[in-house]
Amino acid sequence: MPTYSSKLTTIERHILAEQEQHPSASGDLTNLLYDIALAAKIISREVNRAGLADILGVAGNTNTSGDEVKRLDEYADKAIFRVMDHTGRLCAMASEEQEDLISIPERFATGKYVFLYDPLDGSSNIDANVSIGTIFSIHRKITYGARGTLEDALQPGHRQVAAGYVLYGPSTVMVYTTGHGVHGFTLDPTIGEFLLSHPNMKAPKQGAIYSTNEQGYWSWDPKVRAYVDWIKKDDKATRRPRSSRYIGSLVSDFHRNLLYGGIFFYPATAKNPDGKLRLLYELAPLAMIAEQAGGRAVDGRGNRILDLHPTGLHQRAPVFLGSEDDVREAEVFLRGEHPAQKT
Ligand code: P6P
Repeated sequence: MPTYSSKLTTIERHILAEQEQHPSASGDLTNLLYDIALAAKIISREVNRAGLADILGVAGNTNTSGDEVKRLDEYADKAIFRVMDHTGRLCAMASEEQEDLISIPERFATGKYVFLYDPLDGSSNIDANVSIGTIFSIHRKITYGARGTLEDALQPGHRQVAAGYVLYGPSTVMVYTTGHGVHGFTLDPTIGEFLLSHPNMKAPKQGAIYSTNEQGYWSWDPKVRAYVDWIKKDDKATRRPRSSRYIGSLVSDFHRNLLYGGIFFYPATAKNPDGKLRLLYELAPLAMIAEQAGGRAVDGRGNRILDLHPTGLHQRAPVFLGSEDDVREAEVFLRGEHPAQKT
């Protein structure tokens, strides 16, 4: 009888196996993660067809690709809502695309989880066929009553029950954590299954990549400038060589750094005094992933991202996240304590 070495694990089987480690689990979170995988397949199909929309013609789409991008954002937002709104697993949702908290329609039962998401981050890159992503964060309901409230959504990241992202690139990859490690799955579109491709992902302790938009350089805090000036100097006697890699699509930059090692940062700038990226549905989920993979995520103001208590659904925060040694190295500069800052 031949022995097969590679275990073929679908995301459904993996999530179920995780649930089995928690006998008291009701299965709601398991099913919620299935729902996300379904929404990811639906969005992946549409994103992969996007470039053909103008050629093939899409009902109602006769404008420039700018509208095509907006259409995709709205499509992804609606796809997630339609997969999630009637399952009875959620008490409320919040989306980057919607100003206010999204209630579960009265005709549907509600559940004990809050689902926060950026349906299609980086979508302005779609015209250039650059990878883009969905980011999600799941909290447990903390208020009484069936329907979720803003208080249920505005929880610090360390209370997340699960978090993850989907990267629509050369292949579609879904990465998630429920607090027991980080696991990545690659979609085989021919069978419509996410197959385990990155079990128990660990961020390299340090990397050779730094990712930031250096256009903001002159409006950064001088301590951030000192950090970048220092890592850019080619002096192998005193520092590790670094390369700049910046796609401008958060999930792409984050995923590459998670695999290869490195640091992503979006500091406060004159244009974005609190940074550009959103705390609730971008930074908190990626910070949970980073920490679960052995990395680190801070706001550059002395706080872990996961300890920040949000006061608004679309609140922004500065961020330094990725390999632990790289983030800690940046923090030394942000505290003004590096010898290079003494001259
Ligand atoms: P900038 C995309 O618009 C996005 O929200 C993230 O995906 C990305 O990391 C960031 O903005 C890029 O911002 O200012 O460099 O264009």
